[in-house]
Amino acid sequence: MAFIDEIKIYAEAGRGGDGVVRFRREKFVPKGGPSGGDAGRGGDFYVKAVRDVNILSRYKVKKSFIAGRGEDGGNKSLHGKNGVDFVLELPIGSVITNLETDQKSQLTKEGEKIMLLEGGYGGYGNEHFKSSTNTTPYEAKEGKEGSKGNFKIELELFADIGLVGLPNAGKTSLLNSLTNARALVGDYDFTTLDPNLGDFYGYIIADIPGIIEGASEGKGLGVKFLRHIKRTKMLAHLVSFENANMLKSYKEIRKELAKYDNKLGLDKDGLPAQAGLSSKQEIIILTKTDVMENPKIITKAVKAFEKLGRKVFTISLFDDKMVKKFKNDLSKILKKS
Ligand SMILES: Nc1nc2c(ncn2[C@@H]2O[C@H](COP(=O)(O)OP(=O)(O)OP(=O)(O)O)[C@@H](O)[C@H]2O)c(=O)[nH]1
Ligand SMILES: [Mg+2]
Repeated sequence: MAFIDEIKIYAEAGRGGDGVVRFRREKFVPKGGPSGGDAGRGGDFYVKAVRDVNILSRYKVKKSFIAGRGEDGGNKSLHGKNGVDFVLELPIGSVITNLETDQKSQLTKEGEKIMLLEGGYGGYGNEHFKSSTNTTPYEAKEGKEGSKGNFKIELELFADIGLVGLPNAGKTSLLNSLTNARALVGDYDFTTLDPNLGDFYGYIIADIPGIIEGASEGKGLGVKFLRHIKRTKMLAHLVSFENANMLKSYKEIRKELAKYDNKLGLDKDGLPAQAGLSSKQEIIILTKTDVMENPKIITKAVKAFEKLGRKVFTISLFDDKMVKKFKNDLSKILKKS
């Protein structure tokens, strides 16, 4: 099943019930006064954050949601019941945009609930209109429609580490070896078409599709997936020893990250609208050391990358010792971050 990270829905809060016109007709109340009860309110429409990144796929078929209608008022001053609220469960990190008003909200914590649409008021029953001058009112009010709207829901994953790099750098392979993930790996570019997630001792690692030069202009799979690492605390940038010029490959990706940041724009104070990808903490992982026969070249590459002021690691997934050491180092870094 494909990973879904963007959907559109139509939602409606409940309509309020109608107030009613009734008069008391009881044995010992000879002059029965008005007794039409008020109606119930329509149910509100909420979204609620759950820890399930795949839940959006549920809303691929059913895209329209309506909260419960308020109950009409009743005889004997009976107040109608309020309509049942509708609560739409969305993954943590969902950004919800009202397509009519452009108002945005985001679910950031598990269990967080946001009201998007308010139910309509219930109408008053005729008892409500009783006064000294009008003891037998025939007036009652209809319920109000609930508010309604079309919404776009986009998912931004909240991971602890985002893996970035050129296609074939070994991102998915690394994710699989560090975590419980069993994602598809291939010796060709763009094996990963949708983000993969894995759990590393309680930290979430996000593997996204490879980025290439020009991604910010839509080349390759473009930068659509970069929004998934916008919320991650840290980036792990993978560069494979198979690249003829590793530093150049690294810089290409950094350039695309910066371009993506620029596209996010500046706020009214001229500051980046949100902390960009390029300003995130980054570690560098030089992958596939096993393809190099000369260890000196590896040492040289590490030194060159260290000049960038980042922590640099080397790894070959064929070397269990290296993998074990890297796991240790990574968990220390994550605990500190
Ligand atoms: N020799 C060697 N090959 C590796 C190593 N790690 C991964 N590979 C191979 O590199 C190829 C690409 O691996 P992936 O994990 O799919 O690479 P990716 O970065 O996720 O690629 P995209 O999803 O296309 O962006 C696969 O054939 C892997 O088996 C390694 O440590 N050494
Ligand atoms: Mg991959």
